[in-house]
Amino acid sequence: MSNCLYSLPQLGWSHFYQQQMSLEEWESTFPARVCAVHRNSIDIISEHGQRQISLPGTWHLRNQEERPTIGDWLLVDSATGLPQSILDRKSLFRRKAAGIEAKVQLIAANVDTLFIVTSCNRDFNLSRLERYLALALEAEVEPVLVLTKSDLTDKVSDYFEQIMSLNTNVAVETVNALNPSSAEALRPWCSVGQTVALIGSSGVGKSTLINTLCGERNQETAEIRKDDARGRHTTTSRSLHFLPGGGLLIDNPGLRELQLSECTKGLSSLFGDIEHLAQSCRYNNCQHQSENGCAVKAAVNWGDLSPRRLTNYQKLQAEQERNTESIAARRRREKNFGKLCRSVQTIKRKERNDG
Ligand SMILES: Nc1nc2c(ncn2[C@@H]2O[C@H](COP(=O)(O)OP(=O)(O)OP(=O)(O)O)[C@@H](O)[C@H]2O)c(=O)[nH]1
Ligand SMILES: [Mg+2]
Ligand SMILES: [Zn+2]
Repeated sequence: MSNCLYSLPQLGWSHFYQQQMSLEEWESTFPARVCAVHRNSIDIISEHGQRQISLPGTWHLRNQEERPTIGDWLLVDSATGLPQSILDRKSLFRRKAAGIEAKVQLIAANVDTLFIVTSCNRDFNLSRLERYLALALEAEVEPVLVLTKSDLTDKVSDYFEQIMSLNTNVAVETVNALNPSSAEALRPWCSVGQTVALIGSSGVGKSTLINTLCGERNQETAEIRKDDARGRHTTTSRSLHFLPGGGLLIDNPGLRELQLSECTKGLSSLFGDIEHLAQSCRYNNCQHQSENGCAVKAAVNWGDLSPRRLTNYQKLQAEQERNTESIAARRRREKNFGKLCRSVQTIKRKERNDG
């Protein structure tokens, strides 16, 4: 949150959004970026400053993906102050919402870089990092693996080596998030107008990093639990922060789980080596379990492919297929229900007019 005035480029505006606006829209509306989302309202920031606005009633009936999320660009009506439309997104992070309901939850939009934050302690987990990487690759956003708490271990190189086994040439930075000169390593991704989202489990130091990079203690932080090194879910809502030298950072609450959905492209990109091997399996529909002539299993047996990677690939693939299907089924049900409501309204209206 800020009282300063920022120009559109400082807020992350670019040609991609500009070309979506007609001349008439420039005259009657202005672009504003969503910097916080509340239950019935949102905070927006534009060249005119920051303010809270309500969402038009009908927007609450929209499905999740058509509602504003943090990082979105809106066109706001200059006369009424109400949002008129959401501009097409350059990128979008979404997951299956936690719980049993087949619902999508948006994490952030129009992000340029994703800092996948984990720490050099018990939080570190390669299979979880692969989840986050698939999310970034699906959204075509550059991922950076940020390993915090490098000051609390003498085994940084061990963590680094494990990351090298991920078979990806993603950037990796190890930092002490409490130390400004150490956090400087992340500055190249934070230039003017660049939007960076931070995700990771609770307690890994996302808010600490934001405070250090901003040079101000804007975000609450809290010590992790001593017994299991888990965080205390200190941050409870998403928020956008401005860096003094330009750049925008999105803080997120620690994720308890990240269930993938609609992530085929991301998984194919992350596990390209396995999909390439699968083309040499004897059977087209090979499940890489115990089939004869399975090139993927052969690579595992020769030590060329880690069994953990294969298991995680199969798990994530099955999970995203299941979630994508159940979310699509829910969308179909909602669409049919919407149609039913509209036809009931039409019949009632006709009855009233006839009567
Ligand atoms: N020594 C050290 N402590 C750190 C580092 N990064 C974070 N911490 C500490 O770890 C604890 C948790 O940090 P937070 O910034 O609250 O973690 P978070 O990821 O924002 O957690 P949630 O908001 O719960 O998702 C705090 O006590 C921080 O001071 C680091 O690099 N080194
Ligand atoms: Mg936090
Ligand atoms: Zn196979």
